[in-house]
Parts: sequence; structure tokens; C-alpha cells
Amino acid sequence: MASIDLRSDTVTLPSTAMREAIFTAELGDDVFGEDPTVNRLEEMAAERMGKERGLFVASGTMANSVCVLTHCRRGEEVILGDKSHMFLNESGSMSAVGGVHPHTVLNQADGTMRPEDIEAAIRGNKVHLPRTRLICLENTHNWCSGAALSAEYTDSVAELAKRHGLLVHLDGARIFNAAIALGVDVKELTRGVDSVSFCFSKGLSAPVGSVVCGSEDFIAEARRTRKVLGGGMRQAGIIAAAGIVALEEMVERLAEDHVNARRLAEGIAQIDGLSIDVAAVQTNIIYFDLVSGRLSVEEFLKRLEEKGIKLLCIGRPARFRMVTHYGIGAEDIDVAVAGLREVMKES
Ligand code: TLP
Repeated sequence: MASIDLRSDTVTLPSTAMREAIFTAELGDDVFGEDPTVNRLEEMAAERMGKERGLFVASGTMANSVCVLTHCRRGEEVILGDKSHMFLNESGSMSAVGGVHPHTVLNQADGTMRPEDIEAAIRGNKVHLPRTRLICLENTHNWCSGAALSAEYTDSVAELAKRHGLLVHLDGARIFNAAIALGVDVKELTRGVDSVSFCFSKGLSAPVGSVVCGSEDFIAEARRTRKVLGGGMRQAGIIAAAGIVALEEMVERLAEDHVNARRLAEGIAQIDGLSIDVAAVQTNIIYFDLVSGRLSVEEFLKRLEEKGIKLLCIGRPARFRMVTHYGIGAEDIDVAVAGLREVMKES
């Protein structure tokens, strides 16, 4: 039985074109700056993001860590959403590795933080207080239904930051999903921020890698931070090659994932015992709740797994996430919805 794996878009496998590009990639030592494939990918990424330079790193978590540790010194503070991936899902890396202090602000359901809440979280210049240095945004916002943050919102936070002498980092792991959903050029979503990171290994389907983009000076420092974290990868062109194909061939197709996510959400909305906010689905991530008391979380997951359907349980009492991606077609959505319906009917 084929598996319909909706746990994450990180499960995507490289396309044939990526495997061919990996096979034929021109390589060199990237720590010496001599890997032509990495250099090309960094240039392409920076151009797409509207920034001066790019830096290839191993993962989205490393990208965010490199940015925070480059922007901030020990004891300084970062303002970020209480549902942000950087706060919840990166093993506390900014404090564990960088001695940087996270200060959370409530994330609204649409992934934003209210400007007045951000402003209230900025510290005064007192000897007792950590110094606020950086504000972090996330677009799309993973735990807020994959919501896309608008260019206007991002600009307004950048303007607020500037007014207070602060920097802005954008965790744009899925920034292309946001650009496609909003129908804007990705540069509009990044123009105000000091650094942006995005992932090749999520919806863009490459096997490994993320990139950090920013000014020439920032990236020069970030390169040192990457080395500190053990992220100098030598002949990294072997994986960067797939990132080039990702940028060239995989961005526009993200629209299909959004259509499929919407179709999945609409299907789930018709099933008794499941509850979903269909209107919240803007990109490729959907959340729903099991509200029927007839089935435990474990039983629900087990019965779906028996039908080849995989998803993540991400919250109590019974909240689930499904993510559409390159490995999921419209027919898989119909099979998944039918599977969910059967499991609920049998319970
Ligand atoms: N997200 C993963 C899990 O860690 C939850 C997923 O399946 O969605 N920023 C955002 C917004 C992310 O969603 C993720 C990964 C990362 C950063 C980290 O990327 P990696 O996994 O490459 O370190």
C-alpha cells in the first residue's frame, strides 16, 4: 500500500532533475569560497531575496541560529512570537548556543504580533535589563495555520524596529509559499528586514539546505558564525546543486500544494467528529481537531496509518497537522479524505 505522508513538506524527495544536478555538480572547497555550485546558489538566492549576499547553511535551524548569533551578543534580547518555530522548536538554540535571551510576544492567529505588543516588549536602557537587539518574524507562520504575513505588515515591523534602533530577522523557511499565496514578488516580503533565511528542503523538495541572505557586511560576519557552529561544509555543491534546481523549477508549483491543502481542509470540514477552520488555510499547512470522544489520539493515528495515511499530532487534547507537498497529488487528497471519513465512521 502506498503511503500518503502528510506529516511535513520536509519528507519530500528530490526530483530527477535534482538527482542529475547532484551527480554532475562542479565542486570545490566552500570554506575557501571555491565551490562554484555553492557560489552560484548563494548569488541566485540573494538576488531572489533582494539582498546583497547569501550564505548556504545545513538547515533552517542553523540558518536562524547563524542570524541570531551574528546580530546579537551574549545577554542581548530577541523579541519573537510565542508560537514561533525559533522559540518552540529549535531546542532553545539561541540561549543554548548564543547566550541570547528570548522575549516572547503573543502571536495572533494570523501569525502576526501586534505592533503595540512588540513596542511594549522593547526594554529601556537600564543596567538591570537585557538589551533588546532583534525582532524575529516568521513567514509563512508554521504554527499559525501556515499564515502568510503581508508585505505591509512586514514593512510596518521593520519601520518600528528602525525607530527603536533594532534589527529584524525573518525566518522565511517557507517564504515562497507566502509570496505565491499573496501573489507578490518575494522581495516585497523581505525588503525591510536585515536578514532572511529560507529552506530548500521543505516545499521546494531539495534534500538538504537553507540559505541566509543579507548585506555584504552581515554575510561576512555570518560566515564566521557558521564556522563557529561547525557549518563549513567543504564540497557542499553536492547538495547546493539541488537547491539551484529548487529555485529554478519548484517555486511556481507551490500553488498546487495550496490548492491541495484547501481541498483537504474542505474535505475534513465535511467529516463528523473533526473540526477545522477552512478559512485559515492560505498555504500548504492545515490544522484540525479530533472532537469526537469516541476515538483516542493513538487509535486515530493507528487506524489512519493502517490505511497508509501519515500525519502529526501536535497538540492537546487532539490537534493534528497535515502539510501538502510535491509528493502529494490531488488523488492522494481524495484518498486521505476518504480514509479519514472511514476511520471516523468506523469509530
Ligand atoms: N519545521 C519542521 C519541524 O521542525 C516542525 C516542520 O515539519 O514544519 N523555521 C520554520 C518556520 C520551520 O517550520 C522549520 C522546520 C525550521 C525553521 C527549521 O528547519 P530545519 O528542520 O531545516 O532545521
